[in-house]
Amino acid sequence: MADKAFDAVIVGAGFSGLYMLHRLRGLGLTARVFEAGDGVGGTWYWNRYPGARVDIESQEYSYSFSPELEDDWAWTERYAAQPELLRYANHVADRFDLRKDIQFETRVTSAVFDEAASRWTVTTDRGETVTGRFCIMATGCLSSANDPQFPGLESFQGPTYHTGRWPHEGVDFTGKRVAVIGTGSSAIQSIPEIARQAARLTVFQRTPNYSVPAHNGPLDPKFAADWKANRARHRAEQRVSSVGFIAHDPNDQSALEVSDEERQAIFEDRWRRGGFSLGGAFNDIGVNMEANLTAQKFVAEKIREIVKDPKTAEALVPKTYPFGTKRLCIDTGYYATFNRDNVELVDLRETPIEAITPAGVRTSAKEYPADAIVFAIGFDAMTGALNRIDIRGREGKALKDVWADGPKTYLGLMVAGFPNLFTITGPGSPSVLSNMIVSIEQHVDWITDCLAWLGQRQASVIEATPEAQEAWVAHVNEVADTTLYPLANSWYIGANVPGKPRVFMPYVGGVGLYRERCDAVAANDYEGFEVRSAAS
Ligand code: NA7
Repeated sequence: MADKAFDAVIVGAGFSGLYMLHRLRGLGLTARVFEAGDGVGGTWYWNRYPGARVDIESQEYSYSFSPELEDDWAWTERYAAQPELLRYANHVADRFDLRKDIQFETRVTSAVFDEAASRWTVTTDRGETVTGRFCIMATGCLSSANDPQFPGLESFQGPTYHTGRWPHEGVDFTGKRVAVIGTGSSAIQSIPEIARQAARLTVFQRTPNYSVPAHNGPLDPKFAADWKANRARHRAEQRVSSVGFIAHDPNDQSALEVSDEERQAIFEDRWRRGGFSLGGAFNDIGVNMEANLTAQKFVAEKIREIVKDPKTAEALVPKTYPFGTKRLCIDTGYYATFNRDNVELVDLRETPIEAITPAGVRTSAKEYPADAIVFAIGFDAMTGALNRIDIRGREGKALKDVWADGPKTYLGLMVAGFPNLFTITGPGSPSVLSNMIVSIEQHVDWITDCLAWLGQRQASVIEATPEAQEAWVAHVNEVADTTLYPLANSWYIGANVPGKPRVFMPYVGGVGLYRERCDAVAANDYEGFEVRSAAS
């Protein structure tokens, strides 16, 4: 017997869940949000590792739905650090009085669709059960941290940390010998900070990443003034762009149509600007290997210029996948950190980790003593958070069984066989290849419009048809196959989790085109969805 009945149950109080709750209230619907943490913020609640910051310009990485909110919040840095982002999430929760509908420190364990009642029954780890006509997964794409699976892990005598579950009280590495395993975005942000504090830092690298300087600093008042004066235009540009932010500034030239000198000048200019603008340097870097090689070569030369020890520099140069096909990292002093006397890079391709020992990390070559180990080993991306909940749709079918060969969705928003279940930034949507907040707002707005439309038609059940879903999945794959993305063993393709099916999960078609597609589906009476009233 359910404790309470709501119009909607929302899982997660990160940026998706907060905005979803706000919009549902606007429709006059009742909602309960369940959040595992003891506060709002999602990604920015959990990822408190040293150096954690957004790598899209703060002003672009903020909600656009409320001009008043935009007016009363001023970012302090070009790229906000985690504490400021968390303050922003809290500010939003307070400003829109959201907390009263959020139940914290509560993890959803199952969500089961009751076909007779057309309702979702949601159960939590506190043993309570609620129902909702709609169940909205605002669970995030990079929220399910990968557990370290090294032999001997339990024997380690010191503390261990995962970047995605960092202790709230912080960690003091002063005087300590620290091992960092992993060199993805989280490691690349934290390594320079840890190196400054620790007595000794050993970095264990399996695959080097391409990283570009952020050139972070206090927010430029001129930039802030321009943003404010032209906000409506900038926001409109974000929405139709390919990646959801304008600092990407795509140059519509081929890398192969310009002279070597021009190409170098364009790359140099973007390296100086910092951030993802390097990714927008030419229109064919992501689709043409020859063009891509020019970007690979440019960054490789930068690494060799910055890192003094030639062997370390060579180990840091990515060689096994095209530029930009794993998520580009944005750093503050990452490569230069390897010039410090107290920092050492261990190339796991040459000498793999054999075990964690009581005193450190042992590779096939030797044992590296450590007082603490930081696992910066990433997430079960896009599907992990959903598959960790027992989600059952029609006929009791479990989502993780339906997705056993890889996730299938219609538009990344709904799954055939799971009526009234929405996935914000789900697999099959651009989400992780975009400015998350822009994609979140688009999904939440689409879901809100959909629920309003259902209400107007006095319909209460909506479900993706298997045909529309198949066609969308085929389209997602077809577009991915026109790019170089599938050539990398990335988390986009599930390669970082042993046993995970290799399916390219995000939609590469771009934020603007994707929005058009979603809007067209809605305008066409939710084409590809079956809509019915509960009674029928
Ligand atoms: P990522 O980007 O998935 O990086 C994880 C890193 O950990 C990556 O270098 C992995 O190497 C490495 N890794 C994973 N498992 C192991 C094992 N078993 N041994 C050694 N090294 C390992 O996660 P992040 O948290 O850095 O970033 C996630 C996203 O958050 C990021 O893209 C941004 O969107 C923000 P691999 O490349 O798999 O060989």
